Order: sequence, then C-alpha cells, then structure tokens
Amino acid sequence: MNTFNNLLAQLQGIVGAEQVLTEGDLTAYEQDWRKRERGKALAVVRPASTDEVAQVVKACAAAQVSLVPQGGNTGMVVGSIPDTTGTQVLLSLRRLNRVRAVDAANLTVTVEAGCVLQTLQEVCEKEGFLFPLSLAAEGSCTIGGNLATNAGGTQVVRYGNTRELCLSLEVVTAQGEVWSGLTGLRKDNTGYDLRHLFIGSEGTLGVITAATLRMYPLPASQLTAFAAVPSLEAAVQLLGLAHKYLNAGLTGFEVMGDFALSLVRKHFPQQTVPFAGLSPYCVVLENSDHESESHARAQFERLLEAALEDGCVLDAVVAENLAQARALWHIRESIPLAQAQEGLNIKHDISIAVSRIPAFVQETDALLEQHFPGVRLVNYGHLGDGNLHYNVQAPAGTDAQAFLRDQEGAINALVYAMVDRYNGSISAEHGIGSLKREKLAHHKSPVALNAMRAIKRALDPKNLMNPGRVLSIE
Ligand code: FAD
Ligand code: S2G
Ligand code: ZN
Repeated sequence: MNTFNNLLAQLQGIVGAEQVLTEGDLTAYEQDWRKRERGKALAVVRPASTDEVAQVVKACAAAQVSLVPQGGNTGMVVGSIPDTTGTQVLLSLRRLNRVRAVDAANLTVTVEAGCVLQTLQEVCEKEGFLFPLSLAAEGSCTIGGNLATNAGGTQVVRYGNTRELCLSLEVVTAQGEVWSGLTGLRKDNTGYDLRHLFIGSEGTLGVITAATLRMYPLPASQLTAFAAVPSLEAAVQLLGLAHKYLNAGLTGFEVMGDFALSLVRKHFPQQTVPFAGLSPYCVVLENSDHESESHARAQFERLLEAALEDGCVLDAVVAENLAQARALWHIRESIPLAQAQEGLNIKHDISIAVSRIPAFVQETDALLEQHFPGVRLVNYGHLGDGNLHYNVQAPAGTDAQAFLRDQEGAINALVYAMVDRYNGSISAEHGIGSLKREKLAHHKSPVALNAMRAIKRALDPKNLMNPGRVLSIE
C-alpha cells in the first residue's frame, strides 16, 4: 500500500492534487461506452503537458504500476478503461488538447492528443481547410484515441484511415522518454517509420501526445444523396457507378439495412428517414466537388440517372442545402445510438472485399437465422471501404442480457468463421482492446503474432503500457 501512497503523492506533485482523482463518481473514466464493462482505477491522472505525461510515466514505471491511456473513452473494444484490480493509473489525455500550429503552405496541422476530433475539424475549417476524419463519435473522441485505434469513419473511401492522415508523432515511450518526430515532412526515409508502430497500438507501446496531420483544401461543394436500393448487390453496383461518375469526388458511401433504419425511426421519431419499408437497404453517399455546386449537382444527376436506368436505385433524394445534408448524415450516425437505446447488442466490426460482401451477408444472415431464430440483424456501415457493422440484437421481447450471456460466444464464432472463409478481418476499424484479444490470437497468423510480441517486448519490456490489450505477453 505504501508504494501506492508514495506514487499518488508523486503524481499530485507532477500534475497538481486536483488532477489526481481517487474518489467520487469516476464512471466516465471507468465504464466503457457500450456500458458493458466497468473497471476500477488506482487513480485517474490528468496531465496538461507532454512533460507532465513523461514524468507521470516515469513515476509509474519506477513504481511498477501500469497505465491505461484514455482519450474520449468512446472505444468499442474495452481498451480504454482500467481493469478491475484497482492497481492501474488511468491516464486521461483530455487536458492535453491544444492545436499547436496550422501550416497552410505545408497543408498540415499539429495538434495535441486530447483535442476532440470535432474541435480540430472546426479549427481547420475556420482556416479554410478540411480535416477529413469523420465518425459518429467525433463530438467526444480525441485525436490521440483516433491515432491509437487507427480510426476509420465515413470518409475512408476517399481519404483513408487515421494512419494515412498522420505525417508525424510526438510520443512518450514506456520509459517516460519523449520522442518528438513532429516534422510534418511527407518524405523522410531515415530508418524504420516508427509512427506506424504507434498508430493502431491502442496504448500498448507508448502514449501519443501530439501529431502533425494532413489537411486538405475545402471543397467548393459537398452534396449528399440518400438512395433506396433493392439489394446489397445493387448497393455494390451503385458504388461502382459512383466511382465512375464521381471519381475522387466520392467522399462517403454508407449502407444501412432497413431494420437498422427502423431503429432510428423508432427511437428518434423526430428524424425523417426517407423511403420507409421501400427497400431492404438504403445508401447515403457524398460528392465533394472542387468546381461548384452546380457542377456537383450535374454530376450527381448523371450518376443517379445511370443508376435508375441500371435498376440499382429505386428512388433517391439529393439534399437541397447543408441542413438537409446534415439531416441525412444524422440518420446514418444515429444508428449506433438507436441500437444502444434498443438494448444491449453484439457488435461485429468486420471488413470483407467489397465484391464479396453481398455473398457474405446472404450466407451469414441465413446461418444466424437458422441457428438463432428471431435474432434481429442490424447491418450497416462503411460499404465504400468494405467495412460492415454487422451487429446482432436479441430477438424482440427477450432478455437481452440473458441472450448475450448465453449466445454471444456462439454468434461471434459463427460470424468470425464466415469472415475467415471470406478472407476478411475480424476488426476493421475499432481495434482489439481486451475484448478481441483471444480472437486475435485465434485468427492472426502465428508469424504475425510473434512479430507483434517481439515489438511489444522491445518497446515495453515491463509490460506496463495498457497490459492485456491487443496481446498478452505474460
Ligand atoms: P479511447 O476510447 O479513450 O481509447 C481508445 C484506445 O486508444 C484505448 O486502447 C486507449 O488506451 C488508446 N489511447 C487513447 N488515447 C491515447 C493516446 N493519447 N496515446 C496512446 N493510446 C491512447 N471508430 C471508428 O474507427 N470508426 C467509426 O465510424 C466509429 N464510430 C463510432 C460511433 C460511436 C457512436 C462510438 C461511441 C464509437 C465509434 N467508434 C468508431 C469507436 C471510437 O470512437 C474510436 O475507436 C475512436 O478512435 C476512439 O477515440 P477515443 O479518444 O474515444 O479513445
Ligand atoms: C459506426 C459504431 C460502432 C457500432 O457508427 O460507424 O463504428 O457498431 C460504428 O455501434
Ligand atoms: Zn464505423
């Protein structure tokens, strides 16, 4: 107990007593967003500078106390909350949140890890630029969490994941040293590209404290369309036409199953969801044009005419203005929230080659309905980049808690076996955390796992950085 008391005194000396939380309601830090897991921290520590982070890491390393870095705590794989032992320091980066520099000529922005994604989007827009990472959690997730999970979101089809948006990092290593690589260079072939080790490492290799990220010129016009499509095959066909007619202008392509949309209608009746019951799937797609709104509109009209002719679109609306566009996107972004309101659900964040998605869904839907009669399939997500949120809700009128307790393992096993059969990934964008650690060990090649363990042992030999997340190396 003495070690802990000495450490807490040290931590208070580093960040200030009011930034070391050991009592009161710590739910926001200790419970995961899905409300399915809860941990207990030795303390929540909230540094406000890279130097304070380095000193906190050093103090914890000296005391052999492990750390869990946390940004907005919107992660989906139980990677950002402490375990239940009450012996871990929860390191909240939320106070380390400044935008350090916008470099217009270099088209880069340097920002600290705790900056909320939406704040960064707004700062860049004010400067006349686009920071194109966009996801439904953008109001609370942070840049550090986005980098640590290599977040995807709704614009990956055009701009890639967070990884592609990051040019350089500042990191506090597991030993409490500061690696400051914030060059903002697009070319730098001087040895191993270390940033790519830390991006997607989920807090298990070091603490990301800042990053230099790409910005893009703001498009002249961003138009949104919402289309009813007769099948998933038709949605894939529409995606092909969108690539052909919009090319680099295609900046978003999301598919939504009718049941997923029915949950939005049920839980958010104030939203007007078009084409109720008209088709099994709808698509929301975005055209970002650098010429003008009229040019963007003409392009969309040509695309939708061709799609109607091909029969892959039954009906479509194109937003007349920004408010309508936002309302259409809000429908898509409300699906995870509507799911949460409907009750506990089983999430599968999977990726399959786009061409094979219809066959995967047809086969897996049939197997799930055969083996788990009455399950409700909430299928939606980033079809543009092959990432589906293939979620399963308990049968209507049943005890969701009991259903998950009794069936989640078997449902996961069935879905992931089908993902393997279709050469897909069991985690497209949310990462592994502790939730999928055993599944990773089962689905990833031993050669890959050994290489990952070697990296973990090299960078965090004491296994104090978010232990038990992604890999177990005891
Ligand atoms: P946290 O949840 O706080 O942490 C996530 C992981 O990163 C943990 O392992 C944590 O230890 C680590 N970490 C956090 N900060 C740091 C740091 N500074 N240094 C090192 N490690 C760190 N994800 C997507 O990819 N695409 C989506 O479309 C998407 N949609 C979502 C919609 C909703 C409604 C919700 C609730 C979540 C969604 N997510 C999505 C998941 C989540 O928002 C992302 O994983 C996001 O990147 C997490 O950011 P965060 O700041 O909340 O990180
Ligand atoms: C999204 C949210 C996670 C889920 O909204 O794109 O990443 O499955 C998802 O609820
Ligand atoms: Zn997603």
